[in-house]
Amino acid sequence: RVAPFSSANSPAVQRISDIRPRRALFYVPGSDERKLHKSITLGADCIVYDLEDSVAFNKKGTARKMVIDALEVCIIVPKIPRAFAISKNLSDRLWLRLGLEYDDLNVVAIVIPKVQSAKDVQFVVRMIDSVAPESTEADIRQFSFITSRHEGCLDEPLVVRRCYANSRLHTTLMSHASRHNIRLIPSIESGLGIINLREIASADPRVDALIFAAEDYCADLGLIRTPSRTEMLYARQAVVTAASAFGLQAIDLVCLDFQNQAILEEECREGREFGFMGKQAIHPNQVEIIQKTFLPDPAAVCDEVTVTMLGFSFIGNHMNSDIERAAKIIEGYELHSQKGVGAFNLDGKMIDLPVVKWASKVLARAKAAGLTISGATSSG
Ligand code: 1VU
Repeated sequence: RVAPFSSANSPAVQRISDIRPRRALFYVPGSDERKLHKSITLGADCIVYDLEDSVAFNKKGTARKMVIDALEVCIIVPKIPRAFAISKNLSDRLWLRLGLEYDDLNVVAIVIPKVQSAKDVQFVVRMIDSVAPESTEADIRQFSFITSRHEGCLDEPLVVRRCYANSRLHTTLMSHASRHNIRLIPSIESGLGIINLREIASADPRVDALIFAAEDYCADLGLIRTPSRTEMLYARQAVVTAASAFGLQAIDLVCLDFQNQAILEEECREGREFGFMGKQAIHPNQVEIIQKTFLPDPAAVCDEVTVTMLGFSFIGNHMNSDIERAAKIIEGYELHSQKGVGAFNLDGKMIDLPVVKWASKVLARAKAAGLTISGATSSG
C-alpha cells in the first residue's frame, strides 16, 4: 500500500502523526491529598499536578512534598498502581497512563505557565540540560506537572529555578528522565505571549503543545468574559494556528463552570471545531465529556465496537462518522493515486490532497486516543 502522505513531509504532518493523547489535561491541586489520590482513577489522558495558581502561597512547600510523594508512588513504586487494577478497563487506562508496561510512553511533560517569549522556554531548557542526563535507560512515566512562578515573588524566573533545582521533585524527575524525553508545554496567558507565539512554538524541539489559558489572558488584557467567548476568538485561533504551523498540539481553555455539562459540551464542540486537540479540565466531571469530544466527531460515539470497513479495522471504545469518512477518503486516495489520479469523487464531493491530509490527521488522532487502527494508516 502507498502510505498516505508519505511524500508530504511537512513537519506538521510528521509531528501530528506522532501525537500523544492529551485530550483532557486534568489539573489537580498539589496541596490536596484526597484529589491527588483520586486523580489517577479518572482515566484522564494527562494529569497536571499543579504547584501554581491552585495552591495557596503558604502551602507551596507542603504541596511540593505532596506532589513528589504522589509521583514517587506512581513512578518509583510500580507495584502500588497495580493495586488499582480493579477492572480490566481501569487497569488498561492506568497501565497506559502510568506507562508501567509501555516503553513508548516514557515521557515527562512540563507545563510552563505564563510564557511570554522564547526566553521563558529556553530558561527551562537550560535548567533541564544542566541537570538531566544525556540519556538514560530508566523508563519514564507520562506525567505533566506545573512549575511555580508565584512563590512569593511574581513572575520571577529564579523562582522557577528554586522550586525545581533545590527540591526532591527535581531529583525525582531528573534522575528518571533523559533531557531528550522531557517534553515542554508552554502556556500562553498574555498579550505578549500571543504576539510572540511563533518564537515560543519554535523555541525548542522539545516543545510539544501550546496551552491557551483564558483567565490570565483576560486579566492581562482587561477583557470582559462573555458567554459567547468572542472576546478570546483571536487569541484562541492564533494559538491553534501557531501550533499547527509548528506541528504542535493546541490545548483549549478551562471551563470554569464545572457543574454545567451543557456549557462544557458547547465549549468542547467549539474548541474541536477551531482545531484544538484537547482541553484543560479542573473537575472529574469534565474528563469524560472532554475526552469523548476530542475524539473526531463526538456525534456518534458508541461503546465497545469492533468495526472492519474498507480494509480498515477499528477496535476500541469509540467509533464515529468522522473516522469512518476519514477511512473512506484514505482508501479512495490510495486506490486513485495508484492509478495516477489526484482528485476524485467520493459520495458526490471532490477529494484531493488537502482533504486527504485532514483525513490522515483524523485517523492519527483516533489512534492516539486509543483506537487500534490497522490498514494503510497504521504507520501514520
Ligand atoms: O468524592 P470525593 O470527596 O472523593 O472527591 C471529590 C473531590 O475531591 C474530587 N475532585 C478532584 N479530584 C482530583 N482532581 C480534581 N481537580 C478534583 N476536583 C474535585 O471529586 C469529588 C467531587 O468534588 P466536588 O464536586 O465536591 O468539588 P470540590 O468542591 O471538591 O472541588 C471543586 C474545585 C473546583 C475546587 C476542584 O475541582 C479543583 O480544585 N479543581 C482544580 C483547580 C486547579 O487545579 N486550578 C488550577 C488550574 S486551572 C486554571 O488555572 C485556570 C483558571
